[in-house]
Amino acid sequence: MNSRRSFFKAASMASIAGGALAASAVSRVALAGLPEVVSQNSAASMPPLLPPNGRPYRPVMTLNGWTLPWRMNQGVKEFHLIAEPVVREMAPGMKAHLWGYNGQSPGPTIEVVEGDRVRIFVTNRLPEHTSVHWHGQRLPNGMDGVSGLTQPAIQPGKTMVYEFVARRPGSFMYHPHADEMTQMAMGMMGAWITHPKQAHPLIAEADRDFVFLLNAFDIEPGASRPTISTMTDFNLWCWNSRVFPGIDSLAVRQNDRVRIRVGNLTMTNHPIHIHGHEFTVTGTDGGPIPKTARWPEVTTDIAVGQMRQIELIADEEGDWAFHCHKSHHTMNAMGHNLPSMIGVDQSGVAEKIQRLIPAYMSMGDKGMADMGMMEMPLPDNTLPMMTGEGPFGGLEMGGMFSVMKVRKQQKPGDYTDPGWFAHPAGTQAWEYTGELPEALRAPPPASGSAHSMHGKEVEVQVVKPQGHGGHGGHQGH
Ligand SMILES: [Cu+2]
Repeated sequence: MNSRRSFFKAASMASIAGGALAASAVSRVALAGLPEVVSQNSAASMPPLLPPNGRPYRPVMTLNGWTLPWRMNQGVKEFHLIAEPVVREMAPGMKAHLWGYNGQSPGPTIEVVEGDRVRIFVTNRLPEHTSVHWHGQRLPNGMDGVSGLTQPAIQPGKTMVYEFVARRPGSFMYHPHADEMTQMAMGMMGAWITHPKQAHPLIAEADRDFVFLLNAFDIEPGASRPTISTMTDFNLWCWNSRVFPGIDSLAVRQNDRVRIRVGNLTMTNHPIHIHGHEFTVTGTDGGPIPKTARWPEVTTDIAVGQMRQIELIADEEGDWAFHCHKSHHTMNAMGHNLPSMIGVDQSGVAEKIQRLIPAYMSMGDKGMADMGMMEMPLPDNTLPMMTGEGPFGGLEMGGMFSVMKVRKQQKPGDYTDPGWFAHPAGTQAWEYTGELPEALRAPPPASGSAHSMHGKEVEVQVVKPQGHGGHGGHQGH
């Protein structure tokens, strides 16, 4: 709350500074100095930041994030980003030591209007040099933020200034272009939204506008620092450096036009999927998509370095799952070498037990669902692999998972969580308790059929979890 209060103070000061009374009301020292540093210590979703000055627009809601306040300085929107080590709560029960901006990873969302002149001060409080690349923007080459190519890197303790006009409306990102492998693996990134300056034929007015970035970390169970050399074996698949059940739900009023902007700064693609509705991809970081080139989807794959802007009419009430469709990305870090049976080679033991008890199976052989229920001993600062309680039991999820909650009663512009959905009578799956009919057997296929497996032994191999690497590694193998 402190940071909000200091922002409103800053905002009112800025509105004076931007007006005709500037010279008399605000000292020249204040105007010449850097914009006030606004920092956030909470991982909660902050309410959208209504623009206190400059052209008005309907602001975005950054999922488990916030928007960076600015000041107007003689017609220029001035922001101050601080690149620094941060502590990020990834979900209740786990904190990670990351690098980010202004107290959090990802950094705050930067929101401007098409045509705005923007000046961004970047102060480096990291132990190594950095830079900021403004992904997707049209700008002078020297403002592109590629250290070594378009500018010298920003050394520790130094501040550099970027300035350009936000020429294209759309959804963008920012991230370092200096020691990228380390700095992105440590969580340095943020979203950038440029709103259209007037009604745009390809950009609809959304009632709800959400933004978040896909990112991934490799943090060993019990540890709090990411392993930065990891290429594919990530074990925490995040939306805005949060994992389920730490990702806030998306509260929506029934019949709202909902826009969700998603950027991918992981090392792999993510098919993002929503239940109960169809959506359209209305834009990318390259700009709005012509209407004739749009088609309905329920999943859209977002490749590395891409942004996708999806839109839907939320006309079905309920709690609709919204997640990455790679099932290993809706799980949290799996603990190996732990005093639990997961990842322990049980084959020898199981064989011996099976001589005595033929029906014996090692844990995990009949599915992993029991893992969500088990009270497993976990090291400190480690999240369960599959977790989260819903109104009807465990969700057995982690990672890139959230819920879009569509409600009639949700007030316009109210992003607060309405709680779980109360299903109207007769609209929910129910248990059949009558007699089950005898199974019908299909006749064997005619002999000579090319696809006949009849009479053949089919060997089935049960693959158990291996005792090395994160489970996230499967996607890379
Ligand atoms: Cu994924």
